[in-house]
Amino acid sequence: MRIESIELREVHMQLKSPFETSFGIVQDRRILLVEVVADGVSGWGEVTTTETPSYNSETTGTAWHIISDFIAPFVIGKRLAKASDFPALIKQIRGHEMAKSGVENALWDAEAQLKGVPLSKLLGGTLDEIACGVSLGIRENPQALVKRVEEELRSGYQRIKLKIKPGKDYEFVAAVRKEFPNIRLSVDANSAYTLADTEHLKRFDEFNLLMMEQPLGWDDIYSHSKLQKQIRTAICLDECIHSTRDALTAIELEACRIVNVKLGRVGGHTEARRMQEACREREVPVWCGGMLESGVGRAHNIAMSTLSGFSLPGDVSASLRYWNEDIIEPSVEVTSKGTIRVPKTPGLGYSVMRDRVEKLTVSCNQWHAKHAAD
Ligand code: OSB
Ligand code: MG
Repeated sequence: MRIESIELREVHMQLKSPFETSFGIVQDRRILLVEVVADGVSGWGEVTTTETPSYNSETTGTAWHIISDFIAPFVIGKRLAKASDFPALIKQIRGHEMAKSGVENALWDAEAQLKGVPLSKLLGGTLDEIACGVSLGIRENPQALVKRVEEELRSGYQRIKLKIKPGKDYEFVAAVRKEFPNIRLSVDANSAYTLADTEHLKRFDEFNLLMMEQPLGWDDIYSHSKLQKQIRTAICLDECIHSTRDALTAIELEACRIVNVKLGRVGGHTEARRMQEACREREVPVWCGGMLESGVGRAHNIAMSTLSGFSLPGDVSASLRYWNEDIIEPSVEVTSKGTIRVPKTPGLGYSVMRDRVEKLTVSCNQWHAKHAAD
């Protein structure tokens, strides 16, 4: 595959309603889309950064800088046997996994189309249908949260995850658990607590949660290993895990019993695939996390979730939960059993609505390879 052109664009999309986590509230999304043309075929990727450096250290702005000033100028015109060779090509660039992932994943889409296979199959996925859960933002009061949970369960979702933060945690989870004693329920703190909160976090054991996601420091595997020894609830790490090596460190230290895999956070499909395999070999369940993606990122998440290590429902849900109108056709839909049927057409299996993307674009950068034989 020769990388003939790269187009990077920033699109602005408004979520149907504000999404609150322990680190802030977002409604106006700034999303970067990457379109790569390789051997005449166009592939799409999404950069899953947040707008502020409060989930991890990247932002939509830093990803724009890293792709525009380092990744795109370096890889334009280069030849690759396959998309999985991309990480080695750019190994001189440290960190910035989300920026890298946007470009690498576009190449995976292109490669799948060139080979005439669905991306899920190129990755080695086996499922025809993936299990879906939802992530619910922090609400005003427990009653409002219970009402939301009820609606999502009625739609068929197989697992409910509640965002929590100090002061909006125990009572909220208690109200949901009381109303729905048997559902698969988890919580996500996005690094809002410290080891000094251990006694408080122990109280969540009574709720029989599937997991507690990232309670402690975003870069602190060690403290999670201390906490996991003191609570019964399984810890799942999200923010801490950027690579298979991080996942193995966490497993070895018994810092978690479950791993959240996000394509952007781990740097793309190549590393995500390696990570789910390493976890599967050690019988550590993984699931696909979400970053409030547009349809492009969502389609990549669906393809990744077909790999056999993904044994728990992911945060991959219907387009309509986020957007009045998505940028892909058809939009992502969830069955009444809380599953998504995996597309069977080559590449991502959804087509990007170019007119709509154009309307949402606020800035655009392009790179073109110089000569056919570069
Ligand atoms: O921690 O999983 C997270 C959204 C933004 C940043 C971090 C997280 C989330 C979510 C949303 O939980 C998941 C989704 O896309 O629905
Ligand atoms: Mg999380």
